[in-house]
Amino acid sequence: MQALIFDVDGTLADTEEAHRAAFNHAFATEGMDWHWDVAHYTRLLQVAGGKERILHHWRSVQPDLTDLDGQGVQQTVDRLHARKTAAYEEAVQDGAVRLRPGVHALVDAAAQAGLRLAIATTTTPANVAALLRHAWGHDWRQRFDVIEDADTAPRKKPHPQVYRQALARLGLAPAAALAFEDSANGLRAALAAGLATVVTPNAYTAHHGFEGALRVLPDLSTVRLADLARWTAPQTA
Ligand code: XBP
Ligand code: MG
Repeated sequence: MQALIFDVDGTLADTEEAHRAAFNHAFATEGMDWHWDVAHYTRLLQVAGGKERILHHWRSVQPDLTDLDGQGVQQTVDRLHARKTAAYEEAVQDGAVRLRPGVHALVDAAAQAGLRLAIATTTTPANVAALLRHAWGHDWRQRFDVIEDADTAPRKKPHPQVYRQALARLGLAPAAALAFEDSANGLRAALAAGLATVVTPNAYTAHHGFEGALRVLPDLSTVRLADLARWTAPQTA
């Protein structure tokens, strides 16, 4: 095992409540009469990607939404999402989100042991930077060799693009890396890229199916590097 590849939202940190509040803030300030409560957002999280999620909701509340030729709808989706991202970044910078238990220690232990660290997320680079800067300080970028995000990998989970690109940039075969996820979409994306995957569900994803996961754990607080090496070691006959 030469690298650990981390999903961001729900895995590194329980961010979805802050995302949900930012979406609702954007809708209110842009005059859309939408409000996503926890139950609705839990369902909407089946759609990876904030822009895709807004469009999915808009189509569900306004089925005759047809002028997808780009201008009206896409422009509005982009504007809503930009407003949401700004609100989310501000919330993270103000400390609204903390890393999940065990994450900081495991990432630092992996770096100390010479493993390479990567990010594979469907969120925006601005959101990744806000969270990682808050957690690892201004030189957070030194900690992670490779970052694949919504900009570099536009095809969202469960499509494996973000993981395939992370492996390509690491120059590693899937067997040399381990993925960490929180959701069924994320697990499917990692498995499709050939990656063994440790899943740490959260309140938004506890009801998902995690068939094929290497381990499903409440969090990473009890996980040591030696455990990961043991779990991924080739099975002796
Ligand atoms: C989870 C997502 C993201 C976030 C919202 O990403 O699907 O869409 O919910 O962030 P991850 P954006 O792959 O890290 O679990 O609005 O920037 O998409
Ligand atoms: Mg996630």
